[in-house]
Amino acid sequence: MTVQPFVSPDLIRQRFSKAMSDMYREEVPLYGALLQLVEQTNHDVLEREPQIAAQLHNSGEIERLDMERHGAIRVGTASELATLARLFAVMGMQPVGYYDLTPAGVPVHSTAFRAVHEDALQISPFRVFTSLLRLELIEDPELRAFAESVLAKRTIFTPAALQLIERAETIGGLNADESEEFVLQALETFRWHHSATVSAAQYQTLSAQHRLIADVVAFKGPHINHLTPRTLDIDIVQAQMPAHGITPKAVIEGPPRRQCPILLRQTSFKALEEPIAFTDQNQTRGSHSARFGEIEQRGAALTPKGRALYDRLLNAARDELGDFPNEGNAARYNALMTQHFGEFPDSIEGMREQGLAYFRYFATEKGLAAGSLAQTSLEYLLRDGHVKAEPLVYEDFLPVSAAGIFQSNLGDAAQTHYGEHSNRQAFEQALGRTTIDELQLYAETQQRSLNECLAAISK
Ligand code: OOG
Ligand code: NI
Repeated sequence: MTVQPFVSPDLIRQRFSKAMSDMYREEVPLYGALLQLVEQTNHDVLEREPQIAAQLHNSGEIERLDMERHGAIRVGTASELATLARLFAVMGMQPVGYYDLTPAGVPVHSTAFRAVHEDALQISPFRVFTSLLRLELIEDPELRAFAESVLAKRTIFTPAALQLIERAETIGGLNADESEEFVLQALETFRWHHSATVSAAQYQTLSAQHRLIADVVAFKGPHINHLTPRTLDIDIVQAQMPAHGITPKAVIEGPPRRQCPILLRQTSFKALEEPIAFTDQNQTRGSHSARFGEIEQRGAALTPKGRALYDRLLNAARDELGDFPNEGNAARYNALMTQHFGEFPDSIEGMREQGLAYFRYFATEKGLAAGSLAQTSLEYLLRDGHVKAEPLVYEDFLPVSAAGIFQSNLGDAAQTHYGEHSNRQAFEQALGRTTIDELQLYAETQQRSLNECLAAISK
């Protein structure tokens, strides 16, 4: 009997990401339209801006651009979250970052499951923004008990998925047949269900408390609620969406448009009303909206200093606006953002000199030809063109932006104010492990690239 070798978790993730995209495209036709629009825009940008094309070639990002997408799900219990962490681990995805969305009126806290090493990200940068509902924020004890009892009855994983997770943990991986089966079984957790697990009246009660609570509690599983492609120019896509029958939210979340993109800019279009059968109905008479569309543009990962500057400028612009950004104040919000962000250096050199962003370092042809440069300082190597710095791409999310995306898809009912705040410890206890500090990951990647680059030119 021949023993099949293990398939790398990175390849399992790559296949899973593709399978998820195929499923979503079939279920939500607008997602297909969005993918086409993004693809066309990226193609145009690469043709029009050779500098961007060169930069993406240099960093290797060009190869992952078309594969790049993130999704989001919301779960209801600690045990669901903990098992999800184990499921994602089979695909080489770890929980990175902690996002508390309660200050923005959304009763969840979240993490992003993703690959953590630059080589693994290169094979598949697939990420899943994963939120845990904070049932303790439901004030009505009866309703909270009801929600808990409904959640206690469901199992969001197939028996085969659970078996394969256990097998991977016990023997250290999955072979080709098992991996294929794992992808199919894991996908079931994220599928949309046309029937609810509660009656129409119970759904109304949950929804009246918060639409998000109904979305998590009333269904068999944590349906994937969006899948987001990465564009090279979000303003163009935003402007063209209406012509493709898609209505975007009023403002783009994140930093304003810049020469040197930083962090993450995002926009979305509203969730669709979809027919649902409640338990007291034998046909699909009700409806629920959860699934929406989103696009993102990624820029440089910022250091703690850069992030502090970003947060300060964002808060200053929002304070001056005096309200959540909306259709009525969108133009003023954009103007305020541009004005305040004038303070943030908008060049690679400026951001590097002030220590605002993380970089990857590459030996240039000139540097390689010169050789024996190990003793020269980095500043001289950069100045003389022996080494080139490219911003490290931001792989994570932004809490204020995420809250804006949630809000725009949930409607006004979501503008609740919660007294209780951040509870990372409780989240990690539910997760069954700590979350990884994203800043540490960027610092490590930067250091590895610097080491490799210096080794290459010291030969
Ligand atoms: C997640 C919303 C946040 C993002 O990209 O920041 C988000 C959700 O609605 O479950 O998608
Ligand atoms: Ni998203």
